[in-house]
Amino acid sequence: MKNRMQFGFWMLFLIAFTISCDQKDSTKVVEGNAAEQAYVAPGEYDEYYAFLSGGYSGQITAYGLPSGRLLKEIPVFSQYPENGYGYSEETKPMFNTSYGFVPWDDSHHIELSQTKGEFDGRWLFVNGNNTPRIARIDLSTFETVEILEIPDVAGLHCAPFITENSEYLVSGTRFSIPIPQKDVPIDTYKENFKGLINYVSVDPEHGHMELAFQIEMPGFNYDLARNGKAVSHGWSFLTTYNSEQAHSLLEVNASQKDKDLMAIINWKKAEEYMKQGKFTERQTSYFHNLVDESTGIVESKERTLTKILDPKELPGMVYFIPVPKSPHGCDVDPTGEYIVGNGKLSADMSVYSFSKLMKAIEDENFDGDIDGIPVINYEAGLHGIVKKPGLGPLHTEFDGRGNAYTTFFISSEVVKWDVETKEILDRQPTFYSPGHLMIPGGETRKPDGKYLLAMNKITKDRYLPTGPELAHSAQLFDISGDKMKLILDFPTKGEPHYAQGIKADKVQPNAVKFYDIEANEHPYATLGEGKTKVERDGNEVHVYMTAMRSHLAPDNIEGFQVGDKVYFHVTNLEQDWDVPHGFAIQGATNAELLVMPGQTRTLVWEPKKVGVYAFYCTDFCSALHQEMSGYARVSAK
Ligand code: CUK
Ligand code: CUA
Repeated sequence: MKNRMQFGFWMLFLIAFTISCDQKDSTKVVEGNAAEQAYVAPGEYDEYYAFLSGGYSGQITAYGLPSGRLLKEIPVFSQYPENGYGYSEETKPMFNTSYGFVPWDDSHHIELSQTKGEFDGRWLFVNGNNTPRIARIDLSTFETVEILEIPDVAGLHCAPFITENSEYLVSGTRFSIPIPQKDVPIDTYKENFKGLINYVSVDPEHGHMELAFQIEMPGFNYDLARNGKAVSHGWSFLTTYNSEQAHSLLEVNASQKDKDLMAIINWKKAEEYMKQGKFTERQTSYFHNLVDESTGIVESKERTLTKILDPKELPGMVYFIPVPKSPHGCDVDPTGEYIVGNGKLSADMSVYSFSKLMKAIEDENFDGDIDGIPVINYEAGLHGIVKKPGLGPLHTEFDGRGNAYTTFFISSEVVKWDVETKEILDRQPTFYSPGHLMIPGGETRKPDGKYLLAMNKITKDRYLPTGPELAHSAQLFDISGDKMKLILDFPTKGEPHYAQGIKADKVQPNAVKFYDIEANEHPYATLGEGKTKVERDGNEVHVYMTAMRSHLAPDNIEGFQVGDKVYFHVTNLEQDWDVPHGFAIQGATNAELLVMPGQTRTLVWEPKKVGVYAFYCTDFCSALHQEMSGYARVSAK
């Protein structure tokens, strides 16, 4: 007992010491019943799901809030050996692109599907920055079911921002490039490089994505966007940087001007122009990869045509307004009236008023144009300025009570301010240097203003050290009171750029527990142990295998030859929750399979040497799991 007390004392001392060494305002950091607030008892469920993007991991992680418990890593843009995603024959086509097989990307922005400006819990969309793509995750299975490539853009960072009935996912190119691609000197940027803003439509019943149209834009860097809601429904807002159109983004080149621009797009007008056929078509190439629900196999199709709208020719569709220096965030408040444009290098934050923007457009209160796109007078569209709120403002979300919360990267804090009066109400340090923050529903019409999650770029001393590479950190604040209160730190996977949170009861009732074996129309499914077989077709061998506690059938297979290409089609016959079976074979050069109940998954194996090779189930599925195995005999040709 005495030892425990001593230990406790030293821990407290150490924490206090570390905090006072490295952090400001440390005494305010963890206070009162913080532990209790973040505690979810064993066996209890969390109140919220939080979906965090993985940045360079290419994936998404699902956490429970307020506990910070990691529930699942959902593989999206990167192969995932843990469950065979991107290695199995069914899932490999998910990575088909016009550049070939690309099994990695950089995922930044998460968007939950919306109905009437609120999260509906059906799908989750996320962008791949590098080889421009948008993915859809089905929230009944937590699996990636669709990936659409976006053609003729470079760096799809500004994506995939959703409209309030999930009509469209809006995205903009991060890097302007020659369109179509061609071999030109880089210093011909101004004449040859262009940007595109893309509208992907979402089928309201099935969620399927289609590239509806692209708007040709001047060669800027499109950074972030949000769509209007309520009063501003039908409009999109995208911030840009490098309006200097420099081809080297060194500060002296790309950050000279006092102001960059926000693009304001009337997408209802764009729809009208589309209906009137006022688009041009361009030959291109991009891939659309979609899971067929009855077989579970990804069908991959190449598309070759895109429809382009040109704002020079089509008035009333696109406008610009200046935004102070190097804007990063662009966020619309729950009423749809206020749009926050954060200049990373600016000391203040500009808040725009949608009604003033509309008035300025009506009055043609313009300061000239850029490439035929009118530039609205800055003051005419301004609601007001938040004065000296902090250093390096990045992203803003809202609590539904008239307050906004902004992250400050340089001064490392979250600042709460009043949207109407622009008055600063509270500031709390974060550890350290936050990028995005997230309030469940914080970008919708109805935020759930109970918690705020800050995703920090620098971790340093927050956790036990793990060498030079550290997990990033997320910090949970209670924002239900006047002052924000830090209640939890937890490590994350990859670099979460953004997250969205949703009440668990909007997702949980739709959760699929297993796949119905009767509905399995996979062409190589084996719907019963009596139907297992091995079929040879030249060098190709198909093994129709079943998995059931606690054996794989067939379990002794002879007749393989060196040089064969063997397809193990494993059907998991279980019809129960939480009984996956795995499949691995010695020397397989790809990965393994993790097959969900009722599902069929295929692993290719190409034996190179004669011998007898063991295979086995990789998931501990029953008391006889270790027995769930077999042999494959390989003979000389
Ligand atoms: S970004 Cu990372 S902190 Cu990609 Cu939305 Cu701002
Ligand atoms: Cu099936 Cu272990």
